[in-house]
Amino acid sequence: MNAVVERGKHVKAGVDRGTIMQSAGCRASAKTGQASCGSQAGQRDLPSEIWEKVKDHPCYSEEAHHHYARMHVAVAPACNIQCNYCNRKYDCANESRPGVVSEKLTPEQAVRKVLAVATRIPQMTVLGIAGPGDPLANPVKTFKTFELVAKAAPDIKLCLSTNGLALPDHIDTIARSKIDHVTVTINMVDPEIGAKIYPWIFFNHKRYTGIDAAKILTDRQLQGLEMLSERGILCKVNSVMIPNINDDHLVEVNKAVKSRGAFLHNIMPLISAPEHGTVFGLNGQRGPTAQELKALQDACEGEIKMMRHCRQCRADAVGLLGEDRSAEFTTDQVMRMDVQYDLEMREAYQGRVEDERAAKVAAAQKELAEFAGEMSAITLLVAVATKGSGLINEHFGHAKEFQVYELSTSGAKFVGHRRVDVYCQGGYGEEDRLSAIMRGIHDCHAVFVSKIGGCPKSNLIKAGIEPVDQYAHEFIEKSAIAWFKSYLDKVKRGEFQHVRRGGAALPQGSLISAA
Ligand code: CLF
Ligand code: SF4
Repeated sequence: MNAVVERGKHVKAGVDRGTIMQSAGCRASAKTGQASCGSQAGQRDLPSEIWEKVKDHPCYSEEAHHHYARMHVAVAPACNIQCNYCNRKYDCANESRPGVVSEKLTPEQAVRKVLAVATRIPQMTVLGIAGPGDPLANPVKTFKTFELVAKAAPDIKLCLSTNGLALPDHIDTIARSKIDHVTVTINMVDPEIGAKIYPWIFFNHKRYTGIDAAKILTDRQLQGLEMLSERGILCKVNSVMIPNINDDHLVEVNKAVKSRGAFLHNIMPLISAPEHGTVFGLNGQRGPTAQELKALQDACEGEIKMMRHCRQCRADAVGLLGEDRSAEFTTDQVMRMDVQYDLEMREAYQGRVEDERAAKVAAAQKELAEFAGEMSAITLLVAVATKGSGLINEHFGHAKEFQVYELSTSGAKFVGHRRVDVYCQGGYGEEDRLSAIMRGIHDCHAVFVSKIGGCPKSNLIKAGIEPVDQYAHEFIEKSAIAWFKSYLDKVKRGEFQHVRRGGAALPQGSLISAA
């Protein structure tokens, strides 16, 4: 942590230091209570031109998401298809959790907002347009916004997310606009399955329904994906996992998108609740459990990287994945802000981030080197409370989510996150919330925190989850590997037997963040 705090000292006044400052003490009452995208090490093995594109993109690189932020601007309200998991009153569920966008923006308002965020959050490296409708159903506003941002803030990467229906019509414009990253949401390659997900599409001035609609959609999506790959534009495919509709089928989708050059596949859980007013929400269609999601992601893990750190963010999200700072950047606030886009300051800040990342990777590798030659069949999960920078720097009682790592003698691999309601209520802990948190991380052997109160500590121990605070403010992966080494030593010495833990019981929506 010291290096991190040191870095914070050099940051200009007015610039966000949220992720690099030590937090205040816990007020919870003891009485009451080579990284690859989507996985770990290996990213630096990528061809240099690909590495340059992903190294600071928080969605395309799991490692980067601890350090770099993205923002979305809601300039695209219309959509050209209907998904059964979307309600027009809500954000695009392809890229956002359901919830209204606070404000829709014009391209001019959007560029002002981008500059304001770039000034305050120098680790914001990516601008995405992801709704609230489909960006390519609003091509004029979408491309105008990208054009303005490219001129005003040339260091910011441009990112687009689409349902793919209109994609083949816009490939040349995308390439000309220097949009390096495109996400296509592909939920099926079989129109019969598609008909259960999409009631209609609007294409070439005509409405299509059922299997006809799904056939056109899948053809256009796959064609668009191929065209992007041919032009060297990095493509991510998002798929929404809908149990009993497309869950098994997503293995086929994985193969189809891999063969058409997709770089990364992000299988996300369906978010479905009656109050969203969606077809799936109203007919009781459930989302997958954490275990079902992980099993499918594991089954698809192959040559194409699987993204496991998606937070299904809002179409106006701002900040690190897993946090939402959009409320700090309303149009009114942005208009009042002193906006000074300072490329030099941003580069200097990001240079310090890179130093910290290098130190983190080196520390994990050093720790892992001690495992050299050691083999064990034991793998287990641990939960980590963090607010960014790859550090164990969050109190148990303040955590809004726990990141989950799978530990083995190969190292520590990020495999997901669990959103929770904050336990500490400013002076006391909420017992129901503690129970929910423990159910949510029930499949983990330990929880790493910077600090924890006596009550949650003893409850966790009773539940067989070891609270670990000895690595406070240290790097996550290095610490997890060190802890795992000592765990294996204890097993070897016969101090206890390793037992597999049962699945976590997750309430609907807990796989996603509050962002
Ligand atoms: Fe936005 Fe999407 Fe670009 Fe990222 S989000 S347009 S690729 S900058 Fe990221 Fe958010 Fe998941 Fe999307 S975590 S919902 S994958
Ligand atoms: Fe909703 Fe996005 Fe589907 Fe359009 S593409 S219906 S905005 S989820």
